[in-house]
Amino acid sequence: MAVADHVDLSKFIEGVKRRNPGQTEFAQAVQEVAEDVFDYIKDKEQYHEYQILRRIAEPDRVVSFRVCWEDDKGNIRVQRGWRVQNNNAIGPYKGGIRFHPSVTESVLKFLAFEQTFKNSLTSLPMGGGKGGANFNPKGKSDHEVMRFCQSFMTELYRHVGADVDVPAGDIGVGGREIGYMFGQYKRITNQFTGVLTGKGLEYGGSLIRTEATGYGAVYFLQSMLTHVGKDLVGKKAVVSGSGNVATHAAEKIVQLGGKVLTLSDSEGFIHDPAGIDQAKINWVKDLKNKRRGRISEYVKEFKGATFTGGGARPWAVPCDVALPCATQNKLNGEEAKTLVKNGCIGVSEGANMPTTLEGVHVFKDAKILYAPGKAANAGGVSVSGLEMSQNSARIAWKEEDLQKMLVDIMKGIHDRCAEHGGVAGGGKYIDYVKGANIAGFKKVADAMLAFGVV
Ligand code: NDP
Ligand code: 2IT
Repeated sequence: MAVADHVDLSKFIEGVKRRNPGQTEFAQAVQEVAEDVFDYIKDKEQYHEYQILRRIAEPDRVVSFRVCWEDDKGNIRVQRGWRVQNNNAIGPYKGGIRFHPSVTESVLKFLAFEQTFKNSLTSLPMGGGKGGANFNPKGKSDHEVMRFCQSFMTELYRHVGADVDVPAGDIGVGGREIGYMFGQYKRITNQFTGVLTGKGLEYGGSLIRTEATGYGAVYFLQSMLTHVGKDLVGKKAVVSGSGNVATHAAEKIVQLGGKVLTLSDSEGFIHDPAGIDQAKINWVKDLKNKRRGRISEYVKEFKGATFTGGGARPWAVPCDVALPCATQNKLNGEEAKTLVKNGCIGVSEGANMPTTLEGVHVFKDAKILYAPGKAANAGGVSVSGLEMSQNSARIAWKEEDLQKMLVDIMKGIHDRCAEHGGVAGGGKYIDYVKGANIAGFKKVADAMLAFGVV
C-alpha cells in the first residue's frame, strides 16, 4: 500500500499547521512528538499504512459550548467552554479541566494530545482528553465560582461519564471547583458515579491525589539521578509556579534532602536563599488555597527573600535541578542555555509543555537529564486512574498502599522511557523525550491497529 506523504516529517507538520490555522500550541505539541515517532516508524510499514500518527493528531471530537452565569452584581456573563476528546483507544477519555483566561481551543487540543501519550505511559487504561473555559477564577467570590461551575457542568454532563470521559482538575480547577461540578452532575443525572477525579475524600476521592503530580515529578527526577549514580541530597532546586503541582514538588524535594530556592506566579518569582522549608511551603499552600493571594506576599512574611516582578521567571537563579510547574512555554531557548551554563544537571517538568521547542533542543543537545511533562507529571493522572478503580470497586485504599503504587508507576514510566530512549553511541545517556514519545505512542498505535480503520 502507498506510504503517502506520511513519511516526510516537514510535510506532515505543514499539514497539521494548514488544517489547524493559528493553533500554535497544538502544532508545537504534535511536532515534538512527530520528531521522534517519525524516526521510530520509518521501517514499520503498518503504522504508515494505517496513518496512525495522523489519526492521533486529529481529535476524536471537540465540543465547544456557551457558559452563561450571573456575577454577584447581577451582570450576565458569557464564557466559552470546551471538551477535547482526543483518543479513547486504550480507555475512556481522561484529563483535566482548566479555567484560565488564556484557554483557547489550541491550548486544549495540545493538552488533550499530550494527555493521550501521558496516559498511555502510566500503564493504566485511560485515553486522552482535556477541557476548560476562558473563565478567570481570580478575584471571583466562592458563589460566582459555584455558579460558573454549575453552568459549565449543565452542558458538559451530556459528554462525560465514568466509562466515557472522566475529567479532573488542572490550572484554576482544584478541590473547590471539582466539588461544585460533581454536585451539579449528581443533581442532573441522579447518579453517584466516578465521573470526575480529584474529588473530596468524603465523596469518593482518593488519598494522595492532591500531592501526586508534584511528588511524582520529583520521584521521576530521583529515578533519573539514580540512573547516573546521583541523588537529591543537598541539591539546589529552582521551582516555578506556586499552585498545586509546584508546592507539592517543593515539598517532596525538601523531604528528600534538597533545597528549594524559588517559587513563582504569573506576576514574578520569589528567591529565598535560606531555602523554602516545609513550614514556608505550608504558608504558601494556605496563601494560594485559602486566601487566594499572590506569591509576592512571601517577602513580607519571610526576611531575606526577594521578589522579582514584571512576570520574571526564575531560570537565571543558579541551581542543580529545575522543575517548571507553572504553565506552557515559560522556559525558552535562552533560559534553557542559562540553566545549562549555570550547571543544572536535571530538569523535570511538572507542568505540561513548559519548555519551548527551542528549549527542548537545548536540553537534548546538552544531554542533561531532561524529563518532559508527559512522563514527569504523569503521577497526577495515575492516581486519578487509581481513584477510578476505587470508585468502580466502591472501596478506598490506604495511603501507604497508594504511595507505593505511585512510586511503582513513576519507576515504571522511567523504565519505559529508558527502554525506548537510548541513543546510538550515547552510552548511559537516555533521551527521555524520545523514550516517552515512542513508548506512549506504541501502546495507543497497537490498539488502533487492532481496531482497523475506525
Ligand atoms: P494551579 O492552578 O494550582 O497553579 C497554576 C500555577 O501556574 C500558578 O502558580 C499560576 O500563577 C501559574 N500560572 C498560570 N498561568 C500562568 C502564566 N500565564 N504565566 C505564569 N504563571 C502562570 O495549577 P496546577 O499546579 O494544577 O498546574 C500547573 C501545571 O501543571 C499546568 O501546566 C498543568 O497543566 C500541569 N499539571 C497539573 C496536574 C494536576 O494534577 N493538577 C497534573 C499534570 C500536570 P497565577 O496564580 O499567577 O496564575
Ligand atoms: O495534565 C494532567 O495530567 C492533569 N491535569 C491531571 C489529569 C487527571 O485526569 O487527573
